[in-house]
This record gives sequence, structure tokens and C-alpha cells, in this order.
Amino acid sequence: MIEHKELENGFQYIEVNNHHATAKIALQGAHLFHYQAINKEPLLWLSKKAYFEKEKAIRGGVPICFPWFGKDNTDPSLPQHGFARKQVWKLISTHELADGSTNLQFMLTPNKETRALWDYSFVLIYDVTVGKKLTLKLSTINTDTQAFEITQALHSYFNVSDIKNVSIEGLENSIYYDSLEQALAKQHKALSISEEVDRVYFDASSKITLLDGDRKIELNQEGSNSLVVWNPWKEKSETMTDMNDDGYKTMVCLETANALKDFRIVKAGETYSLKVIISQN
Ligand code: TA6
Repeated sequence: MIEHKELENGFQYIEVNNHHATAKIALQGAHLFHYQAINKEPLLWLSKKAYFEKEKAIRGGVPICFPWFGKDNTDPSLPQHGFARKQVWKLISTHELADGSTNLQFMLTPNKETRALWDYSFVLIYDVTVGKKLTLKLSTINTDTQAFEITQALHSYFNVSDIKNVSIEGLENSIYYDSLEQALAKQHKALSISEEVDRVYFDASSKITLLDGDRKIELNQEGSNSLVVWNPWKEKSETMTDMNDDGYKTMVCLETANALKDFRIVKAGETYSLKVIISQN
């Protein structure tokens, strides 16, 4: 079942209920902010102080970072992570699939706000399939007459029992850029987190496993050679107005990305897709 819902302040979202899972996706940012498979914990973390307001990014779920990840290379004063997560997208199709999953497609096209920030013609199609697994696919269609460069991320916040219980596999032996140290380093074994972490792993495995006690969450990625791992830890959480002070204890971001040197050039008339299939035991 697919329902159009609206908060008292007019904030619109889509609610999906089927035999496999429930999900909620805001039209602003095509922002998936809730996914919970039947008889499982909520997969995605959502701040207790998240904004659900026009032009404010929702703290949690899966923000879409496009057409740049992080600060814009040319002008750092531009909005962090681009404009896609603050634009209102259109729900262009819904399908109840034969296996009981629900597929939804959202679309974003340029407007005067996007052109003021990034003057290209494009069509973004975000394909969300809510089933026993969660499949997210962001396709960029270059409808311009010239090529353009993008960096992007499906900036997924995962709900964990306690960050102390977490181990992340699939990063072993990969080189990462440490945004805090502003230096490259190498990951030698599975990653556990006991301080602020803000890293872009290059050429990690296309299969990343998040272990949280006896929970096992698997990300199978396509179209990405960079995975972002972020936990703000205590001090930074306390500076964020839309994050509860202890929020860092129950979340970790594993972001399927094309970030930093993993940028992509999309030629005129071509399409580039970034995809992640998330499954849990
Ligand atoms: O997740 C990587 C990152 O770039 C971090 O540096 C941190 O800024 C995070 O994104 C959240 O960004 P936001 O603009 O949503 O506060």
C-alpha cells in the first residue's frame, strides 16, 4: 500500500506498507527516512531532533548528495552536499511487484534555483524498491549539450544498538582519505569506531558488511569506488542542533558514493547510475 501523507506544517511524504517492510520517503530530497523490514529493527537511524521543514535537510535516513559531495570544489560557499536533498522531487511512478515489493520512482529536473548553483540540464531518477531488501538506485541523465562532472552519495545513516558493538568489514587493505587528518592512510583490518571518524575509502570491496552484535547488514554496491564512513562522536554531536547529544552512540553512516577522486564525468546524452542493495540477516 502506498499513501500520501502530510505533516501539520505541510511537509509531504510517501508511506509504503507491504508484506516485507514499511518505509517513509519525503518528497523533499526524495529522502528515505524510515525503512523497517517485518520482524526487524528499523534499518535507518533518524535523529530525534531531525527537521522536517522546507529547505532543511533531514538528519538521518538516506540524504541524496548531488551534484557534489561535501564542499563544492570551485566555491566552498555553495551548499554542502549540493542541492538535491533540499529540492522537492516528483513521484513519477509506483509499482507493486510480483514478489510483494514496492517500487517507487522519483524525478528531479532543473529549476532556477538549481541552475543558479549548477547551470546544466539533467534528469535525476531515484528508484527505490522496498522489499525484504532495500534497493536504492540514483540515475543521472545528462540532457545537456556538454559533459558535466559530478560527485554524489547515498548518505545512509544506519541504526546500531551501540557504536561500541559495531565492526565494518570489506574495507580491509583499502586506502582512505581521512578528512579529519587531511591525509591518506591504509585500513589494515575490519573497522571499529571509538572516536570521530570521517573517511572516504577508495576501491573498497563492492560488498560492505556492518556487524552490530548478532545483526548483520550487507551493502552490495554498483557504480561506486568510494565509501564514506562517518560518525561525528560526542563533541561534534553536541554542536549539531538537529542531533541529540548522544545520537552518535546509535548510528554510523556508510555512504555509497562517487566522492573526491572517484568523481564521474557524464557525457551529453549519457546516463550514470549509483546503486546499493541493502540486506540484513
Ligand atoms: O558524511 C560525511 C560528511 O561529509 C561529514 O563530513 C559531515 O559533514 C556529514 O557529511 C554530514 O553533513 P551535513 O551537511 O548533512 O551535516
